[in-house]
Amino acid sequence: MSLKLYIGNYNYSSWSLRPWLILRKAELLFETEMIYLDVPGYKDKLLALTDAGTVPVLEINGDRLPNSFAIAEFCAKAVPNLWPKDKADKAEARRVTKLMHEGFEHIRREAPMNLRRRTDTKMPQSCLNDAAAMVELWDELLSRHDGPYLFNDWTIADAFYTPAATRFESYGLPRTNRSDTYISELMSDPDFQDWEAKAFTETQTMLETDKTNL
Ligand SMILES: N[C@@H](CCC(=O)N[C@@H](CS)C(=O)NCC(=O)O)C(=O)O
Repeated sequence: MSLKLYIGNYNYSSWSLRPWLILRKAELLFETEMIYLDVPGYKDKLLALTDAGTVPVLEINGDRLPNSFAIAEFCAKAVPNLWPKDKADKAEARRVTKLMHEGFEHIRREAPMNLRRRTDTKMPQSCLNDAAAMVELWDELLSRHDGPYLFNDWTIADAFYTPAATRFESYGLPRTNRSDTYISELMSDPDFQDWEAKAFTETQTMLETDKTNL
């Protein structure tokens, strides 16, 4: 099987980071191709890939699949241990992954992933509310499954929350001790660190994202 993952900027593209981590954990061999976002002509390049006009896109033997959740499901079919083994846990892992995929809109909008960023700016209350709800969700799952990951072993759910964990670091969002340990676990993951190192050497910037909440 030949796989190529089209991604956006390492520093900013939270949606690209998720399937990239999953493909790494699945030990599936894949190439990557970067499409820098917010540069002249970038949208045409995205639309030439798929009608979605977004990254990530996974090319599978020449066919192109957009959407991070769909790509995660494709990987899980190829490598079953990416979801928890237990049926009830698997259903819950899919639910909380969907929640990250579709919900927490304030934290996504007001605290965009920006791996190079560290600020102590006061964040809007709506963003703090989302952060508190996320911490509550993490704490409940971590205590029930006895960590270090949400369902004990690493799963797709942890891939989906990794970019969120980076936002807690970038924007100094409040968290409990248990969630702080979880954030450190995700951010010290060798695959994440490999991605982060590329973000730190990347020179392309997205000025609007860098300006958010300055
Ligand atoms: N729901 C989509 C969201 C993908 C998305 O919005 N990706 C951003 C980059 S992180 C994008 O391609 N934006 C295109 C644009 O800004 O025009 C997914 O899960 O893949």
